[in-house]
Amino acid sequence: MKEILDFPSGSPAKIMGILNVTPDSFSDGGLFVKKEAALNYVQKMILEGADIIDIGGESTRPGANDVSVDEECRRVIPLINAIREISDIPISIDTSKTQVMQQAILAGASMINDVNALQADGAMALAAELKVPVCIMHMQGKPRTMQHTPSYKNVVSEVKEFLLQRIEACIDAGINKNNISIDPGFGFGKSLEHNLSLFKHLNEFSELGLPLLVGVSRKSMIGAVLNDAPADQRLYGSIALATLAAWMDAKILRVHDVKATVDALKLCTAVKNID
Ligand code: 7PM
Repeated sequence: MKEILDFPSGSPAKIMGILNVTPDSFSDGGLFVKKEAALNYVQKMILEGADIIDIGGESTRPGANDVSVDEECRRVIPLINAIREISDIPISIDTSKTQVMQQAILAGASMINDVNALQADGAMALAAELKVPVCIMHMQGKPRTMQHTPSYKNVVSEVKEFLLQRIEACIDAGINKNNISIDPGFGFGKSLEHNLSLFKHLNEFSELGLPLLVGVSRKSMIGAVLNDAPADQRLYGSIALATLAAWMDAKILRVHDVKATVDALKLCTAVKNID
């Protein structure tokens, strides 16, 4: 089987297509997930060239409130089962909750994407036991309040140091180094200047020796630079940053707009691989 975190030299970055299953997407407002619509959307992302589908049922947006384990499972587990019936595409579960990770992997997800870097009780041990690939992300603070007063002396070195410590903790907990990917966490407890500085220095994260995942698609840092463009006007900005990230050796691009990103990435890879 092809491994999710396997990147032979010269191979393009992988595209992780985002499937948000929260009250404002593929849901009637909380209780009922519109499974058919969500499945069609997944099918579309697969046809457009997604390599991984990232399913999240916990809104991690700035200011978001907590969701219970039961509610989060109700949102994502039936969908994981349904995707498994139509495709063997790798599925990552975007969650910070140990029980959701466990249920999702049991249902057929094959990767854990945790914006909280496996810091919940039992999360690291579970990932070690299940032997699945993980993405550990940096966040300053907690989702509800993280954008209030982000503060760093040096954002690049502090984010790097945090990731280094979490990598060591993962390895100590028995997670295979080949199963770890890292993410600086754009927008998670960072001002516009912090986000831009992290992006400019993305190359430096290669020093950690693990595949880098970048998630900037439609994020507010793009809106801010584009004179407060709303989320539905951030496509071109998202493509620009996805291309720059791939140029700077990011290995996984977490995106909403799969087709546009795949095309941009093809050009990026063609230029990268020429002598
Ligand atoms: C609403 C607002 C819903 C913002 C979701 C979000 C990342 C992630 C997210 C990321 C990794 C979004 C965020 N962002 N996982 N999950 N890296 N690894 O903009 O940057 O998609 S949720």
